[in-house]
Amino acid sequence: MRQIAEHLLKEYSTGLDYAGIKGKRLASRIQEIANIGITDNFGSCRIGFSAEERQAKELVKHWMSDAGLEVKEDHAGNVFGRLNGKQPSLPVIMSGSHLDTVPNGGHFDGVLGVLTALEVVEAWKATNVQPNRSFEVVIFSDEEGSRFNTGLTGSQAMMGYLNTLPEKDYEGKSFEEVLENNGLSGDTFFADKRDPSEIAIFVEVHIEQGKQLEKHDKPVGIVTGISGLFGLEICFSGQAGHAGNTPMGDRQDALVAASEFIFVNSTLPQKVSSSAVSTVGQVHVFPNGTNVIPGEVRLSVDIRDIDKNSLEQLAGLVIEEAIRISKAHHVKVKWEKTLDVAPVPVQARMQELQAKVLKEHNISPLYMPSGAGHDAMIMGKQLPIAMFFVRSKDGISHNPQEWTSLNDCVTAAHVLKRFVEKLEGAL
Ligand code: HGY
Ligand code: MN
Ligand code: MN
Repeated sequence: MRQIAEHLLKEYSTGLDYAGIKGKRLASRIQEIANIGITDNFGSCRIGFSAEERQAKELVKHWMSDAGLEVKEDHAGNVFGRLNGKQPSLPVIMSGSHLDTVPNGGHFDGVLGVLTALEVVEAWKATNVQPNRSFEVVIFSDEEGSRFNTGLTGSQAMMGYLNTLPEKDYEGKSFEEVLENNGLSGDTFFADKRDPSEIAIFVEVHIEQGKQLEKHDKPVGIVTGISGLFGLEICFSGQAGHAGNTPMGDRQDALVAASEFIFVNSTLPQKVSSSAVSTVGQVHVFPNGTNVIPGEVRLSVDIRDIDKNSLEQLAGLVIEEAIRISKAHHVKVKWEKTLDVAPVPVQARMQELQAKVLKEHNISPLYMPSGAGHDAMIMGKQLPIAMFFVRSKDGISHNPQEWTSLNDCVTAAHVLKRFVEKLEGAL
């Protein structure tokens, strides 16, 4: 087992243990969650709706109830730990993130958001504070979407933006089967829509997964908005054939067409804006034989930008180029939208309050958009949101090398706690 807690604590400044927040508890919890679904090269693998994600949720539920929270789970597998405030009828302040990971991810993505929100509750418990408004720690299901190549599944189901999921998952298992193995059911999965009027704000602490905070030597920063995300699955289909007996001029090779598309796709974002990105992350070749001309290629395209118009423009360009290239290679092309989430801004007044709290902790505010998608972008469609980024070592993420120091994790917990405490006057 990689000694994550030991490594975290080695560099920890224990002076950051104050106001009920404890670095040792945070470090040991990061370790305990990392132990679930650890991979051969010490990464994390807790695919959405897997036994590992379920095990991690059950572990955090245990911590939640030990901390005196009322623990509930909805039919989409979202977990809520509620601390009733002095005025429990007021809309709740919600904070959290996800525990699922990409296939060989790191130990902080999502986990830090859940554990810092729980750390706030632990701190209030240790200092006998009962907040005015109720506070809910939330774990959203399947944020990464590695199971069905979608993403933000739990938060979309909770907010009523999702009514179906792809029939089959990446292993060919049906949606129903996947859920049943996870104690859930397709019939009720979309049933629990949360009334947005019950929620005052959603606050998410998340690792930056980039290099800005490190470059400016800051532990925590303010997210100004979250990029929109447009997902496509594109399928090029030609003619499978004998690799030896088919002259080069007589082929409809789906992989050659797909290869040209993959390269062209990488040149398109700069045509629309400096913040646009487009990534082919997954390629399936059929029949995938060494002596067979590929008959079909299915690939994923992940398109993002902070600006809605250029996101739409780029998506259009990607499809146009796929059509052009398919014609040039005498193959057919079809595509399917897998995700379509608009960019979401963070309200200026929330950013001002976030800045005030950072200054209180002697951190001069650094503002930045998020290129990565987060559950906060789903919540932000109808509710006020706020998001804090926490420094990532070398900007690495979605990778076993993902790392955030315990000092930065604990500073983020302090900042979140003070922000939530100050929210009373700002909501
Ligand atoms: O893909 C993303 O942006 C996030 O990590 N789910
Ligand atoms: Mn994440
Ligand atoms: Mn992620």
